[in-house]
Amino acid sequence: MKDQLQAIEKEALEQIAQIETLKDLQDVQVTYLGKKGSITGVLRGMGKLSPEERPVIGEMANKVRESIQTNLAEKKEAIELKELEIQLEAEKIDVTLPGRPVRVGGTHILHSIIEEIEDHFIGLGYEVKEGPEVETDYYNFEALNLPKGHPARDMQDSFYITNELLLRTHTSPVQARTMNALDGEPIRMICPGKVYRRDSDDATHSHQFTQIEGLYVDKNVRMSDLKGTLDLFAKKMFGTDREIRLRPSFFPFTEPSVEMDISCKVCSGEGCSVCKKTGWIEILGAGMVHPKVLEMAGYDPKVYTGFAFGMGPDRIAMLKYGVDDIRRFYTNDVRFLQQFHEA
Ligand code: FA5
Repeated sequence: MKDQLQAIEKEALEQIAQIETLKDLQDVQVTYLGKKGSITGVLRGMGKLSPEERPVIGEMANKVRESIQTNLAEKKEAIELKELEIQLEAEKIDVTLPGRPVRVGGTHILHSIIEEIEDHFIGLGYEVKEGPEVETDYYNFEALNLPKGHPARDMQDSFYITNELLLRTHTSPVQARTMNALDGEPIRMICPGKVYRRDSDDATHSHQFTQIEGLYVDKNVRMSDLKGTLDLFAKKMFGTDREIRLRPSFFPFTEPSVEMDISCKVCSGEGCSVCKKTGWIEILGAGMVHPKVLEMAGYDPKVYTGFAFGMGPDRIAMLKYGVDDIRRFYTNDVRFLQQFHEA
């Protein structure tokens, strides 16, 4: 039996030395140490031994078992270490490789222009207000002295949702909304936002564009205050060397009414498709708030006067940066939009 045990140990250790996978290790373990394994087989036969031989063979069998167990454990550790090394090698990352650049977006140029205009007017003590883009017929027209059937409604054809609801055609309804909410108190506010018209798209017209409304109501507000405010704004936006002109105009909600033009930067006043060969581009409408509009909003026109203006930031951006077509702001060509972030 001694010889048998020695042979088992020799054979087992030789096999363990050749094992390369955990699966083979498991098989060898079962072959020698399992319930039906070689060592167990030897121990079972111990009953046939004499009482003197039994402890000697028992001790030897235990030593052989321990030896096999130790060798298996060492082999297991070695295989696991090797597998870990292979895995680490396969999953190796080069931390010194340069990263993939993340494309960073930026503020749309129209948004930047609106913020610049807001900053200017906030500096003059104006508050920034907001109003709904889906507007009622009352605020978009009636509260601005444009009753149903008024011919001036044709100047601003809209997209209607119902007979009484439409996409606002200008930011002027926010004038009426602000006056109604403030109930007779002095006002100095601007309101930027999107507006919509059934205009045919061309180089200077878009069916969706932006406007900034301005409203100043107090005692003793005069036309000269409006002129000074617009003049200061034009100088701030376009520089002192660009010419401006005010033309008499008509809006049912202001009296008198004006329109302000800026000399065309694209052609330096010579005439091009942007200025329709006139050398000028209209950027805003303005005037003294009509007494009827004040009255409808609860202000006594004998005590209060005011001026209002509505400007088009799209056209202002075109003039400031020499953009030849308003549609470029809305067609999302990244090459066009990116240039405003490179400076
Ligand atoms: C109005 O919308 C008036 N609500 C402005 C106003 C406010 C007058 C307060 C008096 C008092 P108008 O339709 O002219 O006015 O438009 C004002 C500005 O919006 C224009 O000067 C122009 O810069 C811009 N604009 C008008 N239509 C378009 C369009 N289709 N595409 C791009 N910009 C436009």
